[in-house]
Amino acid sequence: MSLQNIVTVQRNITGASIIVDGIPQTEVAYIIYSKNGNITAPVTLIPNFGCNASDFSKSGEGRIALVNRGGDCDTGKRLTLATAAGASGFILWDQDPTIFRNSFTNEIVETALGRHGPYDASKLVPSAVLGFREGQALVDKLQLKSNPSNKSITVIHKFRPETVSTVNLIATTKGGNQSAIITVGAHSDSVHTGPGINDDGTGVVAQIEVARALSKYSVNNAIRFCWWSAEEEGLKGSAYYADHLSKPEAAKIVMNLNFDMIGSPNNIYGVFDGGFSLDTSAGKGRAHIEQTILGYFKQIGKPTVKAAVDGRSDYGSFMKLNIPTGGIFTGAEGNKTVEEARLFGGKAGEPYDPCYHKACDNTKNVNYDAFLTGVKAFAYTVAKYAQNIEGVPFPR
Ligand code: DTR
Ligand code: ZN
Ligand code: ZN
Repeated sequence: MSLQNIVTVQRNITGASIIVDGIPQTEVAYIIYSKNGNITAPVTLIPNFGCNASDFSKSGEGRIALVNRGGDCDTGKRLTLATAAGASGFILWDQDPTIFRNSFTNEIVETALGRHGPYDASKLVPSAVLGFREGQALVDKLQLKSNPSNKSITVIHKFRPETVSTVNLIATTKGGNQSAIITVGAHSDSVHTGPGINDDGTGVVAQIEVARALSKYSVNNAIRFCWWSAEEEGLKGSAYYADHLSKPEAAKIVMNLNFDMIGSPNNIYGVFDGGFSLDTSAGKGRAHIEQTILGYFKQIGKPTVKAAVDGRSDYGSFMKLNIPTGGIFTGAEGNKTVEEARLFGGKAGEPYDPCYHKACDNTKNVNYDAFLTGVKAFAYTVAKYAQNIEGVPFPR
């Protein structure tokens, strides 16, 4: 069974515009993660598709580089070369009629910086993409002697606020006691500055894999998989869910397991700290979950540290309902300590995830060993509580 709801959030979305001789162009797309900026400068058509540094030698400082998308190199590479050559802005003339559209705004979206990165467009000059027809008209003008476009072309890349509707995806096993539900969660959104592969593509994929594996078994207690939206906007998806649960529905939830960032490059294995307020049923439940996860790591001979339970992820929405929570976390923007480097290897004094909330949080940013261990710990924990919840105070 699956259930969806709609969570409305205000967020900044990105967009671009190009103005040629005072006329806003219509076939404009943005290069994702581009730097914000509003550049007015003359434009230079770059020869040979801009795949080599020498193509930019005549582009001139401070001008906007117009690059034909043909040839065989990444957009990210061309943007990097244009920036290095002193261009003030970058327009990709896209000859390819296959276009992407932003599903919320219907804007044309250029998503690809290329496969050979990592590129960080936010550190390069502001950029935009111009479609075939308008690009051709601009090139025709540039070939005229007295072309006005040599003086005034504007590229704007910006974030603008928008209200968008987002969806939590929630799927509960048909089998198992529907009055004793183990909820597990990961968030499907990312920050607008990056693709969010460690944060939280890892949790999203872990849940898919655990759900797939679980489909071969029967369960005594129901498992509810939740893919939360809008976590990065302030836990909005999970808060919506928690706020709209009736008292009887909330009473059916045994616990919440949270998986947010489980493949950090310079990882620790942080297990949510269950060790306080043992006089409450929520506290006892938390301690039980912590012991279960620690038991798994002990079995496989891997070290752990306590992860602070500071409510910085979706489990925070369940804590407010006094539902026991737990999970693992491999580290975000903080620096690994000397002691942690001794335990886990990796680099002391450097961030657990140097790409946290950045454009480089892509598939290359995942530590697949840590990720696999995290998925297995997750599977173990779900399997155990699917079988029995003995020792967890329930009903509360
Ligand atoms: N909420 C995460 C980052 C984060 C920070 N502390 C923790 C602890 C446990 C899980 C996640 C986190 C983010 O989405 O940015
Ligand atoms: Zn995040
Ligand atoms: Zn996250």
